[in-house]
Amino acid sequence: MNVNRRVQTLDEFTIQQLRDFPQATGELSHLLRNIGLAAKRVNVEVNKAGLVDILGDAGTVNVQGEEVKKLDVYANDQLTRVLQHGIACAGIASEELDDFVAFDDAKSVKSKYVCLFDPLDGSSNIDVNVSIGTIFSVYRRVTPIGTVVTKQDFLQPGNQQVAAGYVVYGSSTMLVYATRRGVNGFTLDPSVGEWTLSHPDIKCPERGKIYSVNHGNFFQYDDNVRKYINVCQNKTKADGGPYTQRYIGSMVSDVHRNLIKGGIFMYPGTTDRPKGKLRLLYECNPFAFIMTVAGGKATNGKIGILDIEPTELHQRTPLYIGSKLMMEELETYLAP
Ligand code: P6P
Repeated sequence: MNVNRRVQTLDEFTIQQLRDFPQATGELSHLLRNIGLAAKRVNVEVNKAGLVDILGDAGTVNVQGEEVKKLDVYANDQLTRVLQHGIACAGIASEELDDFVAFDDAKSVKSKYVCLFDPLDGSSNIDVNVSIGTIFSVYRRVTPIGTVVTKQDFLQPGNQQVAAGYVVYGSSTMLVYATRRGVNGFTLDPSVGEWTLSHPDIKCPERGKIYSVNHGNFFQYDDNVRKYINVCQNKTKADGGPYTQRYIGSMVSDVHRNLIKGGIFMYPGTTDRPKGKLRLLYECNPFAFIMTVAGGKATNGKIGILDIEPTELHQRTPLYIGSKLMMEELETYLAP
């Protein structure tokens, strides 16, 4: 192993970004580092999740006499706490909370960002050791600095995001985030507890051979969606195939794999759920921002995900996201 290998940590990377953009105030970098800190704490508990019997199930008291929380509640608390005690975030909205939380202390009301997150997506997979993730989205607030944030600060279209990212707690733990300047991936080095730049300037391949969809819902999809899925199943070498179907059932893992290798992920509307299952503000918008910056595309089947004007915090949307050329082929099937 090259002991002199020079890896940049998340702190060094965000400080370098500051040096490159002197007009930046450093608040966004501070917010991203806060999320990185919360994710490291969540990672510790996620890695122990298989030891629930020792740690005690949620609602019990563990050997240290501490109340054991469900992991997604724990993750929500960690993210909320670091952001509330920081200097950059004026409020949060979370998949775990019915309404947004305004940080109304004297310091937080002067912060210029709000953050929305799904603290632990796919948590139903924890007890079978399938990768899960944290997804987050950052906006500049639209209400005046110095006032308490309102719902208006959270109901912004995805094209107003200033940053978005996710953490995938998998075979290794990665933090991937995008600003308009690019998408960068950091792998947690547990030996020193640092996020280290392992995937600089991520670009999604224009084409891939992976399509991801829950085939169990096949007969609930629109005809056009079924037609496209059949096209994926019949691709040959001559037309860029054959494709392989990969579906983990954990959005962060499925979309992360397709971002890196190229591919398309679909969660269409169904007859049971015409709006689909995935949430616009803290699942689809962050991934749509990341994928777009990386050169891919994301739509609800009619318009770009980032152009949807939100009306509710927890609204759902169908999602089609992935490699540019694969998305363009899909759109020819979805066009009205
Ligand atoms: P289905 C996990 O519960 C989740 O919210 C996403 O992470 C994942 O992509 C989706 O649901 C899987 O849903 O209906 O295919 O099991």
